[in-house]
Amino acid sequence: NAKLSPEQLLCQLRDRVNVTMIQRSDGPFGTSEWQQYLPGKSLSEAVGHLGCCAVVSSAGSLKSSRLGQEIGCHDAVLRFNGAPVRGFQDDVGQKTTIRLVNSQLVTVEEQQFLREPLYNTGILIVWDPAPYHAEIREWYRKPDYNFFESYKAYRRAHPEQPFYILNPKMQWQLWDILQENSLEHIQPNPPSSGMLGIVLMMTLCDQVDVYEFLPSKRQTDICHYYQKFHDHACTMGAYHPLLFEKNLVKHMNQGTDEDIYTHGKVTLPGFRKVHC
Ligand code: NCC
Repeated sequence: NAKLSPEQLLCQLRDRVNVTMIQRSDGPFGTSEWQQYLPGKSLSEAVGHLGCCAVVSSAGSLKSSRLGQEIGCHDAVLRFNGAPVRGFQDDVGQKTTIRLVNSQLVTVEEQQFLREPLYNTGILIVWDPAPYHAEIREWYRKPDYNFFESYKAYRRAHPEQPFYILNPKMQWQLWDILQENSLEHIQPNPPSSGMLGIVLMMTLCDQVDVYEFLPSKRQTDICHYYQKFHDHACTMGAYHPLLFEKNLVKHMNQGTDEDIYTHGKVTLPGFRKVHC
């Protein structure tokens, strides 16, 4: 078994996964048109120094969890895609500091994305599956979903809301580490929004509590806490290497197995707190 110790793994993630947002200096984004759209402030300037953060997966097992109050005590809360807060506060809390959305949502569900007030709270970040270790220019020419026009439309409608594009390089830097630490061959598809968000928060926060990424005793085939739809692939993965992501996160957990069982909760250190 080639697995690294939890400490070595944290160091690998810290040193090899470069979490950045697309900037003016990134090749095709250097035009005067893009200047008007990309946020002026960096993400770390926009969020400031964060102590304790919560990452809230969209899993069905959050339903009836009553974790809302505990989640709400964190300095910052990250949510994914269309995961709502209204009507679910008791289970998922009410604060949204950052919302990470995939490019499919921004294009295929464009009208909802542009209209739903859900997206108007907090900082938005969009990511798109890029070809394996592609250069920015190559990805820009052929994104998985061409979300650039809806990104611009959203920015025109909400110029004051920070909205970033995740630099796609990090997804494959992270995937390489997933593959190196798994005994099986993993399909070369990018990690899920959940896994990308966990690593993102580890760069911004001193501590990251992740809820229902590793399922608790409430584990269910119901995909999302906010929908009735059943699919086993939501928790274990089909396109995304979810099972491998979850094994990796379990390996790095600094909390207890009891916390996973009762709260679906994993505690990870921020990279600032990792000494290599
Ligand atoms: O379902 P999704 O993910 O939005 O969930 C966000 C993250 O929560 C974790 N999760 C979710 C459900 C579950 N039962 N267990 C979990 O652990 C995962 O880490 C997941 O990433 C995505 O990753 O972006 C994804 O997006 C959806 C969909 O595009 C969006 O919800 C927008 O409608 C994808 N579903 C489909 O394409 C049908 C999903 O595969 C991945």
